[in-house]
Amino acid sequence: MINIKEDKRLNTLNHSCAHLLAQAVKHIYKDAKLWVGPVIEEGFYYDIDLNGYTLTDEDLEKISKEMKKLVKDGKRIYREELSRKEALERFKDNPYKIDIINGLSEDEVISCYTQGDFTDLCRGPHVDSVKECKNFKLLKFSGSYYKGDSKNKVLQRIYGICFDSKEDLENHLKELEEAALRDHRKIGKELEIFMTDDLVGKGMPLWLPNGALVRKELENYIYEKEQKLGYHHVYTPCVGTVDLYKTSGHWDHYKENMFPSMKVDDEEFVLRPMNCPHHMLVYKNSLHSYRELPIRIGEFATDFRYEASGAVKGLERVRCMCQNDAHLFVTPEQIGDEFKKVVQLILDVYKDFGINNYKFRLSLRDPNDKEKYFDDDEMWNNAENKLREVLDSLGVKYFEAVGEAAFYGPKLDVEVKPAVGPEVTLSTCQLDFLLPRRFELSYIDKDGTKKTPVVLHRAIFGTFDRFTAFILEETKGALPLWLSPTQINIIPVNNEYHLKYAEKICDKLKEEFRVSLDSREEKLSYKMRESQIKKVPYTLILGDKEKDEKIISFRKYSSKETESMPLKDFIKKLNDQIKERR
Ligand code: TSB
Ligand code: ZN
Repeated sequence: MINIKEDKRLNTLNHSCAHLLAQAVKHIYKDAKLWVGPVIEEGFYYDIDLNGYTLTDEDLEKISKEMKKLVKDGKRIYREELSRKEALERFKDNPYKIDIINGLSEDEVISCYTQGDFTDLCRGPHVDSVKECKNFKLLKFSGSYYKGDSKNKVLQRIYGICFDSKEDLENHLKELEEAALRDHRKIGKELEIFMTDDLVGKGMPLWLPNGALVRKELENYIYEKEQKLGYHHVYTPCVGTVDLYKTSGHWDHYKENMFPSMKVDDEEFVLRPMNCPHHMLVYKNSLHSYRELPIRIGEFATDFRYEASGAVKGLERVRCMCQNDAHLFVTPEQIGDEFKKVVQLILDVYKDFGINNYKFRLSLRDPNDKEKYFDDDEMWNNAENKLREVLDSLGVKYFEAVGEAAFYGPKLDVEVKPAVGPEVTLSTCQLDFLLPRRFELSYIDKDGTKKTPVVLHRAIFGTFDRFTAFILEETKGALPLWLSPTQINIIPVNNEYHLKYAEKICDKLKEEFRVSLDSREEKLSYKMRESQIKKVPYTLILGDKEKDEKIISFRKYSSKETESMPLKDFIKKLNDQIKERR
């Protein structure tokens, strides 16, 4: 989908359209106070103070109509530069604009743009005439806090988008519609993967039986891989004391992402936001020789993070999540090899799931930022070069993000684009020189001296939550056979004649697969359609022919053809497919 912000022409056009929107709003709501109207990846929005009024769909239509009228009027858009005094005078009725003007530095040029009876404080640039904003669409509206702070007043935010041609706009709207159909929140509901309830809380999804099946399969899949790669899995509590997180540094550096602490007897606990401290203690539980390293401690671990209520989204961004986490304890010499294994595992998993659209982001330190990054240039340079070397040797494409590294070391993130909304990180691998020191971890080296290991934090799926959201969108809910909650749905053509045979087949298949039998008194065509809606990979249709010839007939999901074969061949076919996780 096009990124409006990055396209120079569309950026300008959308910016002008935001002004057009603001002008229309001012015509309809005389007391409206405008705050800001920036261009975003998805188009533009304007934040407007309507004095407590909440917009409705009808309002949006009214505004849209007024915008169309203004486009027809076709006023020219012109720029003026103002002195600070003139600007303060011109916008004296709008405290939001006054605040913006006061926040500008002395040497900044203050400019405004005018079209007909409307002037807005703005850096520009803009298109020449409002006529050019003809092909727009107002998309939605929402409440948004002034300056994004929940202590402030709620403003009304109206979103829209504008293109040069009607055709471009229509194509884009169609794409949006398709994306909405892929949205995992919609699919997750239809397929009964997860639910939410305000009584449990925001960002706290409940995994329903179908979702739990998918998750269990994902757990088995990655557990098997990790076992083969020498990981040791543990179970640790999802709380820790505040002291644990003071030792790790999270209490100082990560507190705003944590739930507040709670007192129990004389202990003060927090819900853990990360599992690293627990795994450091697991490592520390026994003495280690260099011969044992790398030691790989894995866990499917529940974490709690404070995410802003406006940011939580289905399974993709939650407040209670389960990481596919591991901490790898290595000698400095092993960093490259171990990092390589992690990247290979990521590539391997993505291949299995057919994930092709992703970006590797290598986050490095900003060498000039001595405050954020601990000061050991040699260590940073070595580590960063090693990561680059590995990525180059594997021939993977990546981009570098300077200043994005964590304070404790460089990292590699894999970014993917959800159906709706901005990119998110799926997999991650983070190098860490600091945490092992904070926990005074050690191993005995070849020469008998005590050394400090280096830690790699890594999560291949990221979290089961986010990965499931992503995979639901990638497959549009049509999960591969091995992941499908229901793998086979059996429909007898006529209950009276074929139900017994169907039950016999069902019992046999149930020994190996997840099967449902639809014996409701409904029309065959209706039941078959429902099997498609539920995206069941195989629908068995059993009638006279099947019963007499002792065979089965099936339709694969989204196929219009029916195939027939003996039951044992069908079982083998499916088992082969599952074994290869095709
Ligand atoms: C990898 N300590 C490391 C760990 O050892 C860690 O916690 N890294 S993390 O902060 O990047 O989180 C790991 C992964 O969790 C991310 O890559 C992302 O895929 C996933 N994740 C992070 N926040 C959320 C959230 N709010 N909802 C769902 N998944 C999330
Ligand atoms: Zn970690």
